Amino acid sequence: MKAAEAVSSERRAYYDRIDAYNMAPLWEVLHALVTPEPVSPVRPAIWHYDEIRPYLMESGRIISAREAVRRVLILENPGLRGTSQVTRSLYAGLQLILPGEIAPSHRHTQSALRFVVEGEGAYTAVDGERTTMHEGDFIITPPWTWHDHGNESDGPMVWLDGLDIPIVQMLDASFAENGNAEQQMITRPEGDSPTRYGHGVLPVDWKPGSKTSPVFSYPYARTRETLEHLRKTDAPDPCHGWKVRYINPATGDWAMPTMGTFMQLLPGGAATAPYRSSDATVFVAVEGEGDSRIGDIVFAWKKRDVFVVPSWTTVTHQPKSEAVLFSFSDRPVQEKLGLFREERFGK
Ligand code: 1HN
Repeated sequence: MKAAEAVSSERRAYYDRIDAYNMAPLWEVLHALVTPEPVSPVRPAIWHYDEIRPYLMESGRIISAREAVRRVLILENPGLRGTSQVTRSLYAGLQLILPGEIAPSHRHTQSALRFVVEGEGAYTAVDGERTTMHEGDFIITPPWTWHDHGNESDGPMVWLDGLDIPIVQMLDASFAENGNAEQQMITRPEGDSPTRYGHGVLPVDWKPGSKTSPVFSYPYARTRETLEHLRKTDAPDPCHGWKVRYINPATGDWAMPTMGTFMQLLPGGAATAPYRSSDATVFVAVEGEGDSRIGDIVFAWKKRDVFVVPSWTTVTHQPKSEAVLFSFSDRPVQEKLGLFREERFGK
């Protein structure tokens, strides 16, 4: 027997003996645990709304919102099948609520964002206040707040749910309970929190009661107005076009503690300069159409399509003409932990 093999079998036997004590040798796995750059099973992926919408509508014939509690088709990353994850830290799904339906009240420690994809006029109720949903609106359900949804409009309503489920799972910090009634009590008029907290003033002695923005609805019309204003007054960023982040107006911090949310207007014509960052990101096309090169793969997208850019994977966007993208990621977590990195190429 050669010396190297002898060492190897000696080590193997040693590993077997320490295994009985729930121990393992770091030196066999160190290189895989501590990589020079992110190494991720997350794959670039796209869901074309035209293709998946029929299946979503079919779910409406298969189960009621009441029975399902939440009638959602989970968007699972193809590299993470069976995990309910769209990236390693984020969950995403498309939720359907039909006219007359109610998704019953519950609460949980996971934070949720809703990004309205199709339809007008259904509502979500959060903490005693209803908000009516319109396409392109970004709406927050903070941790441990009662929430239920209803559709009193005459068409189907679809939104993208983004939750920090994998983060809460990793921390084993999931708590949840169902409400006593299907719908929570409404204690404040619609528009209360945007008017109270979102107009550049705050009630004088108000102190934040949570780490989430007190404004839980960010209507698309206002975000779009800001982007249009930036377009008229500023040169576009080479990597991002004109891009804004949603904030908690009481702190200037991200609107949600675990998920960063963004909206960007891409100028027509040229592709954006290549960019990569350590936060795997989920995009939703809101207006327009185009191509995005994610690593080596080019995805063609249009309004309502959802696509994923994995961590540290270079992306460029090439819209056919002006286009708008919503996106979300775990960037607030990475920033708070001192982990966030980004790299711009060329410009
Ligand atoms: C949830 O509460 C909602 O309230 C949607 O609409 C999706 C996925 C997992 C766990 C809770 C909602 C969810 C969820």
